[in-house]
Amino acid sequence: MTGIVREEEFAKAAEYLARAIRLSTGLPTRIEASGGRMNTPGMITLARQPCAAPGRLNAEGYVLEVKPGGIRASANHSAGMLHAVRTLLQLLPPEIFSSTVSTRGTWGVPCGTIRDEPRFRWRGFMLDVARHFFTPEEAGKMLRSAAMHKINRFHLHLTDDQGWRIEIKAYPRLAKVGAWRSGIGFRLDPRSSIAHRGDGSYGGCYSHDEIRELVRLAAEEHVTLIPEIEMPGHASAALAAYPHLSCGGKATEPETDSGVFSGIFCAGNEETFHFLETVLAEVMSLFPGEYIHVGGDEVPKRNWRDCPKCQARMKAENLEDEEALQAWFLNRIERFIHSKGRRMITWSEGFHPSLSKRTLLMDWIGGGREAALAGHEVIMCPVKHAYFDRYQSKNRASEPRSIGGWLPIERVYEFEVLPRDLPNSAKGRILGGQANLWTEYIPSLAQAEYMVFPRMCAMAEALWSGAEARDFGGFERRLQPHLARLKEAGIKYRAPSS
Ligand code: TNX
Repeated sequence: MTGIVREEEFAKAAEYLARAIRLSTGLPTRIEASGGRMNTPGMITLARQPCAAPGRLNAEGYVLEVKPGGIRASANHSAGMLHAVRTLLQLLPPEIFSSTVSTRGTWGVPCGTIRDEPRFRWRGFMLDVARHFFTPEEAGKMLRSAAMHKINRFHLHLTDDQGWRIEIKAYPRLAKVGAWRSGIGFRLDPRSSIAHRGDGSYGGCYSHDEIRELVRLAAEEHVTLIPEIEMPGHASAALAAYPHLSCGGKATEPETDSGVFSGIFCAGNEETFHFLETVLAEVMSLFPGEYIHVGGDEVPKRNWRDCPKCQARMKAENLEDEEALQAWFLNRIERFIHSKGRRMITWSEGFHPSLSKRTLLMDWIGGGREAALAGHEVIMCPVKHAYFDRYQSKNRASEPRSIGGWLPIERVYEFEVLPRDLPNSAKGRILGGQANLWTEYIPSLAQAEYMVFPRMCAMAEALWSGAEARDFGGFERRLQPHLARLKEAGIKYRAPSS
């Protein structure tokens, strides 16, 4: 293995591969432009798949051929080429994933040909950075670990009742007040996290530069970032910073425990919409991706019922009840987001038939089938298969305290993304699925990695391969050597046992 020959469009994939090789093997790895020579003995060649090739691959597909004379990867898009590179790394000894030079002498790859492409184009992972704060470096490490498993969407849950985590220049109190709660909360030991200030308050917030760095990292990994700004509910941290945006306008503080809280934006106050549109515009100026998630889940309507401004709004807009007011609210936000050329995503409860067909549904407690039938695109993340905050063992005493439930790796692996009995005509609107990590009881990256790995490996396969290609026994066997890769990558996974 002396070097990489690549066509121009695969410069990024070549750089990615060379960096991994240099870092762990210490071998100087040169990159050459192809100049038309695409079969150089002893080299790793990254080539375009001939356009006329039979059985053209999708944009994320690739062919990897390993022969005694050399290695050749072909794809018709840089996303596919990066997957080829990731697979090649997986075929090398596990030390290739280390970020320090290994003492290993030889670096062999078994011969063979792999032709591969994903079944679903949305293979996501959500990290809740609101309940507990993860530094930009920690979030970046999680993104890279997910991308290693060919996860291509990274959803950042940036705001919630317990904290606001993105600097908004137009509203500085979000970072100053909304990002900090009185203590770690959730009845956790303060020593379980490092995100404290001298006065014992807990929190943190990403600056614009830190977000830009995450955006750069995501681009390098060919991963789309999805920012989520929660509305109209899960807004207690925002309202602590700007109380006049709540019904009643009373001063409050970010929450310090789990639950569904009454802190929701006032739907009768025009300033709410000025605020949210300004925030969203700033978020869109930082995140280049197509999708903007606005939450929409778990909105207790009591405050709206008691609020003269919300009631006046309902009357003026001829809205029958508070549910209709929520639909009106999200319709208005949707128009703003779509006018900027982006697409809105909501959770199950935020979904309403009056929303535009450009809006996507993220199904955690239902609605995916109906939305797909009605013409919306859908991402599936049912609690039963995709909630990585659940216990991994029935023997809770042996596990770190979790939110509850039980999600063994087998159940993640069995995840069948397509809702049952969905007519063929609507299947294409199910874009894929994702795993969600809510972090109420997860105050550190080490614990987050423990909850995510190796369940993420099972999720990655469930989203990539068709049901007929999956077999849990085979997965378990392949997982053993894969754990060595996780270890080399410095990921603190949970050793599968009971
Ligand atoms: C429900 S999933 C929530 C979150 C919680 C999670 C805990 C969703 C849209 N909302 O606010 O953190 O359950 O599992």
